[in-house]
Amino acid sequence: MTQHNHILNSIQPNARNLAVLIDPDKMTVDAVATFITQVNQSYATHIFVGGSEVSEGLTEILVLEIKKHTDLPVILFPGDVIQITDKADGILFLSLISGRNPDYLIGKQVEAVSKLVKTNLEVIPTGYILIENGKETAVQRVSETDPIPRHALQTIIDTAVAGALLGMKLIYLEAGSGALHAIDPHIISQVKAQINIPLIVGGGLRSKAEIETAYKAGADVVVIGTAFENDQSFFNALKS
Ligand code: 1GP
Repeated sequence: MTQHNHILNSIQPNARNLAVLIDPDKMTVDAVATFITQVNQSYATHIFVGGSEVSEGLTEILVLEIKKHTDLPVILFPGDVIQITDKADGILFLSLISGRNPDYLIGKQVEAVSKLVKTNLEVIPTGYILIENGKETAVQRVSETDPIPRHALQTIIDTAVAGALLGMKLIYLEAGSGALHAIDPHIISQVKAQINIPLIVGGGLRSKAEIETAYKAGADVVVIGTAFENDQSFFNALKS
């Protein structure tokens, strides 16, 4: 298994790293070229591909099409083992450390190994922390785990620190796709103050102001999916 560290090193600390999330379940191959043209004109630094419920084979087709149109690193953000494809550059090797479902803590990861060893993907161990956002999200439903309540700040911090101490290379604070409430800036800044690995923040961010607030609070990477799916003109607000 390859550990290149190219992608990990491409995350510039204290910079505006922007990951555009493409869910293969919500994007057709025909729509990719136009969408990626917009991505290329924005300050996006990374493309994440993945979703909670994606049919087998779809991810690879989409990744191949995306890579025809951009040089940005394409990183798998898989909801399941079947989304692994060696056509991407890297993979967030997620462990859902906010939950207590062994399948999503270690089971799926063990299942993934026979696929990963045959790829050249950069494997990035990522502590994935789901935080309650005001409504049930797909991650919660599929993983059958409870998110950490928003007010349980110390539990959120301790979970992130535990992930870092376990050797994870990234911490991802997730409110869930289409979240009602994005991650509170206070949570971002408190977690950021306690870890010395890059912090990814996503879920429910819909405006330039909300994105800026997340960066200012300490997010090293902000992930946007739904806002671009709903309105591609949003890319105009994020020109490079
Ligand atoms: C979801 O964090 C990502 O996993 C992005 O969320 O779709 O709400 O932007 P949105």
